[in-house]
Amino acid sequence: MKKRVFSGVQPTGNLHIGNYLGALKNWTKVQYDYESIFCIVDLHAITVYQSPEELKAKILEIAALFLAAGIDPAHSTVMVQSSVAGHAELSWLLTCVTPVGWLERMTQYKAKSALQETIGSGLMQYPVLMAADILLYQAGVVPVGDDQSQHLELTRDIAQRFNSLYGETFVMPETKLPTVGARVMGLDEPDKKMSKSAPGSNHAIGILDPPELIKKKLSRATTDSNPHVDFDTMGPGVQNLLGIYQAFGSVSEDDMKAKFAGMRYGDLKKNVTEMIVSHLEPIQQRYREITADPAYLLSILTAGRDRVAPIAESTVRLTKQRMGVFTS
Ligand code: AQP
Repeated sequence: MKKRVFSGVQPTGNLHIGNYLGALKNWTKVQYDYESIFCIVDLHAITVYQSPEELKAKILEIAALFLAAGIDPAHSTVMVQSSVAGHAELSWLLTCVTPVGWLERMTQYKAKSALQETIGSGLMQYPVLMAADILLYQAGVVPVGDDQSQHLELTRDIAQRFNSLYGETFVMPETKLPTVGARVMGLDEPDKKMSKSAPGSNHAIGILDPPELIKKKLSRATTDSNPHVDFDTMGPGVQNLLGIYQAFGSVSEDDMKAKFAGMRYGDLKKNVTEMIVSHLEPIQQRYREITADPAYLLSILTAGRDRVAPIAESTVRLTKQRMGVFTS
């Protein structure tokens, strides 16, 4: 039997090339090797306040982007987290076996809670909900960007703790990072990962950004004081631009060196712009076609929910039985 893959994206902000290279592109590559489930994780999004109207629209936008990026709904499941009750239900059952200290150690929690005046308990429980998403489908493989590695480790810790307390129940998921593009950095601050919620207008390149805007953002990207590319002394900004080129083009290390060593930064940026635009333009075209037919999109999400709901129900039932809580 094929292993199962699960991964998700929050319907918040504008999806950027970090999300694409760290997650979506990898999904399209691995989808046929596994039984694949790709999820719009709206219950994660509400761990910080979202405008209800914007959230509703964002869910459909992200679903369309999954398909436009190359997720094949005839083979892979595309679904919305809140449409399957098991995510929230399993999350509570797993909360009861998760020590608070494990959650307080999460770097994403520390970073995000520092930005909030009042820290919602949902923000702290975020990694338990993520563990529930994965364990609910007994997923063996989780393709994510590097920023999610710590949450995946926690998922395995929670699964192990549950299995040792109540008996073998959950499949142990493995983290699958892309070989390049696992951590795309901000164009303006190359020491920070590219993030949807970062404030700067030159921080991230959106998957839906038009070519002119991509060109403008790249022309302003931080480099360093060298006049041209020097692979021995380059700073993180130049390294990031080269990494983006390499990840989009699937270019080898040797070919990168042969092409870019000694190149002036203006020409480097021109090459990176062309590479990004040539990849994003067809995705943007498909996105326009898909969003022109909202009924089609909704039918994919409904079919996705119906396909995976029985798996979720069976895991929740087993988990409840193991714990001794009531099952009818
Ligand atoms: N900079 C990145 N490089 C590579 N992969 C990344 N991912 C996110 N940023 C990068 C991967 O994208 C997937 C979906 O991410 P998410 O929407 O669930 O949440 P996130 O990781 O919190 O995304 P952002 O962009 O940083 O949003 P905010 O600013 O809201 O926190 C995941 O697989 C993630 O690894």
